[in-house]
Amino acid sequence: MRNGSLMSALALCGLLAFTGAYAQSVVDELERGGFLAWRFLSGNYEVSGSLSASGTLDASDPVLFQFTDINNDGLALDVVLNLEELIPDLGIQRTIPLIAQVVQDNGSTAIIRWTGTDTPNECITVNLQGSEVQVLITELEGRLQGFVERISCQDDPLGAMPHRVHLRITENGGDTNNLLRVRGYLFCIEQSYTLANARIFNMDWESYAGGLPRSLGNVNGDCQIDDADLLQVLFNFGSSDEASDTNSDGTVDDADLLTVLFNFGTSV
Ligand SMILES: [Ca+2]
Ligand SMILES: [Ca+2]
Ligand SMILES: [Ca+2]
Repeated sequence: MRNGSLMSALALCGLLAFTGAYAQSVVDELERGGFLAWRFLSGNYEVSGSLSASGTLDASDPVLFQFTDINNDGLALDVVLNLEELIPDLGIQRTIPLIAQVVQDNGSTAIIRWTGTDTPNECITVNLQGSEVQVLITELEGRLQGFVERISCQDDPLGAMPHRVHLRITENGGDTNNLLRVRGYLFCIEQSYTLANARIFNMDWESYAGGLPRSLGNVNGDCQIDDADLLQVLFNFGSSDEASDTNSDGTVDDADLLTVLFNFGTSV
């Protein structure tokens, strides 16, 4: 361990110990958590046009989304939706970027809307009621809207988040804001008689997020950035311990220590 840099880092600790403790809105806390654990619980599907079908969809395995700012609007709550992961029943291998928008934010609760469209014009295999069918997908649209509220900091009930969570997001806004729509030509034949529209509606889902990510110095994944994180980084100083490597550069060093110190005292 390099004592000089360690001592200067520790000296900074006193200056910075309180900077992380300021109050934030629930939207900031959602963004800060960096990830969203999401699980599709139930829904109905309906196909119309050249093909008529309808039915119910089973719950999916939990999915972990990482927040990014895809549209560069300063709000890093956008996610990439992988349709196959979301609804394995349909077997659609396609992703849709979902852009987040804050619909309502009163500080302690918020409503976030994610919307995305895609015009792939690609012939892909879709699983329709157990049969694999080639479909030329021309349009995809996804919408999700959720109500965000704080809960006590706890292990992710879905078991997907890399750290503990303190936000729960529940479906909000009904079918208008929670849907998945696919338009395409069956058998990849571009004719009016092969055109079909599919939609997923009556969706129910659950989601957990928030907490404090490792990138902020919460290396033990609990609900605060404190002595325990500092000690873990110091103990692994100079090693490549992934859990203590806040900036994922392959080494636990001054930069990671400073990250812990900068955010020291933050809790959820
Ligand atoms: Ca954005
Ligand atoms: Ca911690
Ligand atoms: Ca590092």
